[in-house]
Amino acid sequence: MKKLFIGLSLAFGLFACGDNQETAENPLVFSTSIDNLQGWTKLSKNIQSEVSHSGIWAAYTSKKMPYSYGLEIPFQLIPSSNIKKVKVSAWVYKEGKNDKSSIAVEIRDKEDKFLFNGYHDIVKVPFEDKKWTKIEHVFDFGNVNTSDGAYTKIYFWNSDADETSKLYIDDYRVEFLEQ
Ligand SMILES: [Ca+2]
Repeated sequence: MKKLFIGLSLAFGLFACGDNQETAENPLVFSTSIDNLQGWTKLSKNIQSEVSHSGIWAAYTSKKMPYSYGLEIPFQLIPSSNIKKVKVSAWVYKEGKNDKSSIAVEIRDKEDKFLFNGYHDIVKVPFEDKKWTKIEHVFDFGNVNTSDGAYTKIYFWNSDADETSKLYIDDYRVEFLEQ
């Protein structure tokens, strides 16, 4: 099975945190492979440095900032015309009640009409408060037509109305699959 991988850490664009091994070995080196920036969008600017799983920065969602950083990419930029699924993984950390956090995957056509609207409720996977936990979910697109200008948005969404609820997200990885 051929796998296609598009992944990078979240904060490259704003803070130039590195995406390579050299950065991890030498904290004085800040580098990024600019090629890989394509596609990551600021669905919101929820980045903070108080809690992180890797490096300094992690994203977060809350009542006031319900949408996380995400990947937004047209299918024509994904080097396969046969994408069937997407596997999304990340390390997450929660504070507060936090019973309405999810991974969201949208596919829309060139006129922004929904072709696919998938949610995965991440609190179905029990994880402890204030402890980093890796989550993963595969979304199956079924027979969605991803040609003719369709694009996808993949992000975390916190719809919890509780002011105390926060979900931190780090080391976010998106992998497109052909089967
Ligand atoms: Ca990080």
